[in-house]
Amino acid sequence: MWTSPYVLSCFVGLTEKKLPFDVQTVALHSGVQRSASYRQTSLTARVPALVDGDFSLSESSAIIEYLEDKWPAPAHAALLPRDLQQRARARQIMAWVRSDLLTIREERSAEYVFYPTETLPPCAPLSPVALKAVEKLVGFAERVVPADGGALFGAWCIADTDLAMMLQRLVKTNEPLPAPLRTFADREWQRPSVQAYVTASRPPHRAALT
Ligand SMILES: N[C@@H](CCC(=O)N[C@@H](CS)C(=O)NCC(=O)O)C(=O)O
Repeated sequence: MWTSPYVLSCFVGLTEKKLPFDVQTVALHSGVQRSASYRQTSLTARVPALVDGDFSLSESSAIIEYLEDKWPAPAHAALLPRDLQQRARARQIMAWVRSDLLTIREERSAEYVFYPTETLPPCAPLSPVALKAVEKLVGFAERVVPADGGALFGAWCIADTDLAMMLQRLVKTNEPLPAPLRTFADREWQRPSVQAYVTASRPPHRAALT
């Protein structure tokens, strides 16, 4: 359904590096990811999995690092900042959005980011636990996003896309955000590599089929 934030990250990484690649979709709702053949490709039985010749790799952050190591700047676009400490901060942001904020991910599904909201069942109000997570996200983002809503480290890196994805869960479900964060989330969303994923052809959402 092209709604995975982890696939988004890898798709954007490949696109930014201008690497030729094909996407093979995996019908997660039918459990194909648990088949023996898919497990040959993905040790974790999850998407995304990158196949590069006879090597395959899952875990989106490992895939990003692999792309960055195998096709480095300046011959290819950089996915991570060059400066050591900014690079470490970018990795911190990437790790944090993947490992924390579970209730935001649960209550503001990525499907709301990639399907028109009006085609999906309305969202319930955020639970008290999710509101706490939103407070944590906003507090964190306000400390790393510049006041003008520009890129985290001056020039784009993949952590911009990852953080914008998390903020878009709130934007698309009409949750209020401080202006610089809204500007950041919207600006990052317009990036052509991100739009290539956002505008990919999707099957009708399951909710529209019932
Ligand atoms: N930590 C993994 C998370 C990957 C993940 O959770 N993928 C989901 C789709 S968004 C998946 O494959 N779900 C199917 C399943 O777990 O059976 C990453 O960063 O790649």
